[in-house]
Amino acid sequence: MDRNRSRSPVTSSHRHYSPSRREAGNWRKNNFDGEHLGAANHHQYQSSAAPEQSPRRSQTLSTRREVYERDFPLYKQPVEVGSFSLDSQRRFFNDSRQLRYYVEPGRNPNFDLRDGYRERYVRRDENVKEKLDHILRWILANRSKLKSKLAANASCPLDFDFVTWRGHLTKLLTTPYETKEGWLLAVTRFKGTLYISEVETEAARRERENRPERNKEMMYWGYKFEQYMCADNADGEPDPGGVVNTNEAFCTVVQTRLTDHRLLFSGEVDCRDRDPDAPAPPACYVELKTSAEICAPKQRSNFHRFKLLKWWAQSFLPGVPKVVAGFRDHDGIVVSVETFQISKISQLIKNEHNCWKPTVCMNFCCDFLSFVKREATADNPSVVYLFSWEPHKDVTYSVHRDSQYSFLPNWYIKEMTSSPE
Ligand code: 0WD
Ligand code: CA
Repeated sequence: MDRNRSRSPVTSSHRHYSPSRREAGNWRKNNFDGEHLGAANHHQYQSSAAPEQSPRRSQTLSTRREVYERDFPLYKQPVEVGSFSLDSQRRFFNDSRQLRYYVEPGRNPNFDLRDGYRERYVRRDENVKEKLDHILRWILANRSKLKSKLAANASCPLDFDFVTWRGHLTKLLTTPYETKEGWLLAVTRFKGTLYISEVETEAARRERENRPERNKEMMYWGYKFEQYMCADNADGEPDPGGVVNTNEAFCTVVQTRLTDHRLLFSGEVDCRDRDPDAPAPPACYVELKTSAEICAPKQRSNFHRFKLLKWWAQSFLPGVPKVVAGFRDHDGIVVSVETFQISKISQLIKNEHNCWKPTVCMNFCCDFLSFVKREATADNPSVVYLFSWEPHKDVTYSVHRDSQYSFLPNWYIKEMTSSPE
């Protein structure tokens, strides 16, 4: 049965959640350089319900930027609670065997990102949908150290409101500024915790299946850059002659809090500082990126408006402090390498007219999570609330029971239902 109760707008009014005001000790203070703090909270609340009724809440959520221009919400410094690795065959290991070490490049890198594309490239099978499986495996393997403080309470075994991939949260952060790609997020409430797992949209699937050859090759360039910049050991050297295998991954698992939302999420980390005295994870991690070299003012503006938004959102979430970018020419030759401190990005974009704002990203994410908490009430592993968004529209959702969207595997449900260890 796939009961699809569509929740399209039932009223033109929206109740916009307002998170608690910024609290003392907000991690953000140390991670932004002088971003404007003075904006007033914009609470919008209009009720279309009859006066004698309790105010009706909208079953949609606005993504308009203006709605989210208020004080930066509390975002606690993310703490690494563990990590895991996926090997060349995508097998899970509850350790950091795939962690690589950042090697500072020379003055004139001249890396050829096209090298090895035909002969030394093993690509992950994108038709295999892993959903949250690796994170769930990690949770089971680390259950004792995650044990809920709410006693040995079988009805609430995890101390988190949300479990998801970092990449899904990145999509939420950038939503108020996204004009091209929509998303679908499946949500299941199970023993009090909300699990969020992305569903590929039809448009994304079509795009993936019709990817032009040039784009396929350019996707390889990012991974090839990692190979030029990373060593397998702290005192090793990169091996540009090796195979690039995108099955391999090292993932950090962090916990943090966004206002009253306790989050547990995992994200893939490219490498770490090789200095043994470097700060503890996630502060020692480095994100690697490639981007087209900037030759004209218009290109610089686009880089600030679009690329830096995505780079900032992705690394800010897990507390990765820097991005090392390789700028490449049309032929895939890296012509320069530049480091961006995540905490300085909001300053860098200041002069860009009508640019994105970190506070809008974080407030939207926070309000979306409140919306999910409020609407996804059935605590049942076979029920999925499918949240859906298309650019220039509001977020809506539909409810599905025992459908193609169910994503919590039986081995996880069984293990979490059995008496606490
Ligand atoms: O099947 C999917 N569509 C997804 C797969 C969606 C989200 C995640 N994943 C998998 C990834 O394969 C990876 O193992 O989850 C893990 C990483 O999750 P994340 O860190 O939450 O994902 P995200 O922040 O979007 O991407 C981080 C990195 C990427 O680095 P860049 O610099 O390109 O942003 O993970 C890699 C990639 O290196 N990555 C992928 N690698 C292979 N296939 C994919 C993918 N579909 N997505 C991300
Ligand atoms: Ca990367």
